[in-house]
Amino acid sequence: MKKSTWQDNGIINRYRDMLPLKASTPVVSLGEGSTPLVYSSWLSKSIGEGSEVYIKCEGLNPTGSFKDRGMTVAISKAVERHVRLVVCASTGNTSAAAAAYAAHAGISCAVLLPYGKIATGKLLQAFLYGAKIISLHGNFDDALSIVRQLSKDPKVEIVNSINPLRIEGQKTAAFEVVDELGEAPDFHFLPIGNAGNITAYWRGYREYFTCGKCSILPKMIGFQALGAAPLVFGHIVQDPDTIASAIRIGNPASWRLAASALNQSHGFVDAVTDMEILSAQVQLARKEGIFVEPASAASIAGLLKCVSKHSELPIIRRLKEGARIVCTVTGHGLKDLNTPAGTGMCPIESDATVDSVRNILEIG
Ligand code: AN7
Repeated sequence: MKKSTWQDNGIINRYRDMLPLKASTPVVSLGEGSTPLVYSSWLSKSIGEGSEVYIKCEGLNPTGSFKDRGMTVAISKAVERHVRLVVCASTGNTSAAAAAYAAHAGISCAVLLPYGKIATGKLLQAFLYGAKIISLHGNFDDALSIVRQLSKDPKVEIVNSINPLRIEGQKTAAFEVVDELGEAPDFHFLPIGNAGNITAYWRGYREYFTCGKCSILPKMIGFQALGAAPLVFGHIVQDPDTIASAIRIGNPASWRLAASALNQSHGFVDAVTDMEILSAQVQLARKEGIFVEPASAASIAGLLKCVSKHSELPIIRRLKEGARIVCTVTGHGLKDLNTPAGTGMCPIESDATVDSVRNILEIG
């Protein structure tokens, strides 16, 4: 008899035949994947007659972001190879996922984080999961460059998305979308930072297309923050800056792969301002009850920007004419409690009497 069954819901057991794992590879899972695909009547109406917009809520993964999909595969393989130490550079979410899965596997984890630029919740996660936290006097790109140099040492396993197993695990999100909708969407919107996730989704859709599980492929539409938009400008950004700290990346590791996903799918990449990101974050919470971190709101901000500012482009006209659209929101809102959207928070104080509360509610 198995010791437990709950972890059987993870992406490895769900999609093992599509992943590069042996039958004997041990499974290190926290029950990731199978995240909600929520129909948004607000966004569907904003787009146009007959269009359907769905939100893939990746913040509902065990550590609160999509990174868990790749991490279950990377850490499972690390355990198979008897690796004792995993290392990553991170803007926060990768470090939380690496630390959690390493803890679950009983191996050590070290994370390199840009000093002072990590959302509190993510830092706390890495700390509580027991990772060695190295706070680097540099940005994410500096941290990744150091990690690349460490990767030559056979005693350590790098679990950034330069490790191909991460992309393999993350592609399962595309499988889930197709399994649920019965077809691939016409458009898929998502935020871009290090550019691994857009690469992973595109691979997932293509693999499902090849096996006949879907008969169309979506156009991939990526959004970067304006202050950290190397793919949009076509050059490295030396000092990337944005309120969306998760995507504060000036030299994405998967740049080439993401560019080919954008080209092959006939999609495009564009940038949104911090104001647009924060506005989308608040609207998504108020209109749909979905609370995401700022970086995640870039996909929603991007969709809203397409409709309001690019509506004459043929690709956007197509989007408004009864298209099926999926937006991935990548991380949970509770990770980043210092977002400016919260500064207007002002609870109404009341005496502890029913009359006082009635008064406030204006129900006499
Ligand atoms: C919430 O954690 O790069 O384009 O080190 O945390 O695949 O990098 C995070 C990236 C989007 C961008 N949304 O995805 C890290 C890290 C959230 C993220 C992205 C990240 P990629």
